[in-house]
Amino acid sequence: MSKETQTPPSLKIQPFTEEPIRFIDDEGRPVGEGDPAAVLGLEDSHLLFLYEAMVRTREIDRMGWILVRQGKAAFYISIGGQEAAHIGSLYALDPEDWVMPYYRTEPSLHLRGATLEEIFGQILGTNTDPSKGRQMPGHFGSKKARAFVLGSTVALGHVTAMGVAMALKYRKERQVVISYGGEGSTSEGHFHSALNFAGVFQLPLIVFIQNNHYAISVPRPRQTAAKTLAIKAKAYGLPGYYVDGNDVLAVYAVTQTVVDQARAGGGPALIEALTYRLDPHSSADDDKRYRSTEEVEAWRRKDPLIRFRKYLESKGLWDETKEQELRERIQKEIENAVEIAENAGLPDPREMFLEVYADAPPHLLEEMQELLQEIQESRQGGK
Ligand SMILES: Cc1ncc(C[n+]2csc(CCOP(=O)(O)OP(=O)(O)O)c2C)c(N)n1
Ligand SMILES: [Mg+2]
Repeated sequence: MSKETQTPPSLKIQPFTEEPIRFIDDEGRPVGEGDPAAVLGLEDSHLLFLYEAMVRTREIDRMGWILVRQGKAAFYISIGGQEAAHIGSLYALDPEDWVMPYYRTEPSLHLRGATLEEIFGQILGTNTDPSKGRQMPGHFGSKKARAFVLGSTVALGHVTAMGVAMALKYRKERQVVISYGGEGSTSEGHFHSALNFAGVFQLPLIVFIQNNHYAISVPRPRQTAAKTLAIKAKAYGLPGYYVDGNDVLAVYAVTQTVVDQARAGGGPALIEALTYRLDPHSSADDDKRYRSTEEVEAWRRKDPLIRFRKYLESKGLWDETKEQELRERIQKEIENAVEIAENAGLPDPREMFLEVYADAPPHLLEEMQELLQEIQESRQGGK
């Protein structure tokens, strides 16, 4: 179920605030006047849809870690704690808009039609992966979701997304592009080039920064002396919004506002969503070496799922029985998807060489033949 909403005309969201924009506090209580759902024009069914999408994202993440522990996935990159930032922002897009994900966006792309078999196929590198195992886990792309396959280079996606936005403007299309990255990506030149070009040419680009406080072990104050990351938009003549990234309603409100502006020809925007990565950066990281357990525990109490659940409970829309039913249903969905992904088997080694270029160039075909021969020889040698 998708939304059919737009920014309500009465909603006025301001850029460059000193404090993050929020609609509900850490306890799920409304901040400001009136019920946030009514202010945002969201119905009960929309709120429940958002909550379910966040829970599904968290459960995908949980399974990602399990697959690494089971030795089935070679690597996993976490998302836990950042679900509201992803889901709230993706929810503001239309199906035909474009997404330049970053590695933490992968589990959320189910919201745009990517199937769980595809997502787990990517994590496991099996045949249900749309990229047929060409990328390391966490580098999911999907035509259906209009989500590009990201490159690993931090911030590179912002420039590519800017190029897509340039093409859309040139073709006078109505779509917008959203480009995700962490606060670490704001220290790269690509981030600045993308914002500068987008400002000059008034492109339909939204750069969405998830400030989760760390770039692996590097803390946020080591990225910049600026008070917020959102302020960086000012230098390029664009609005920069600072939002509580653990408040799904605030993230949605801010993103919907800038999406509508960009679609109407109002140009690009930068969003900084303040959030926290609850787990290690990846399965190859030991976060105890650079942050305290107390700090992590303090942020666990601000878990975006718990917070939104409390809000739903206060509206009489949720309770423990519903929670149990939802978790069980989603866990079954996920187990089923993992089974399908595993049973699909590993991609044929030829896949590495084909479907990269429309016509594979001769040197790649030559390499493919060499590899196939080596595989055959090693099989014969093993007999
Ligand atoms: C140009 C470049 N430098 C370093 C890396 C290694 N690397 C991968 S993720 C990452 C941290 C990025 O931090 P941030 O942008 O804050 O995103 P987060 O992982 O915290 O969500 C680094 C340094 C890389 N992939 N590309
Ligand atoms: Mg970060």
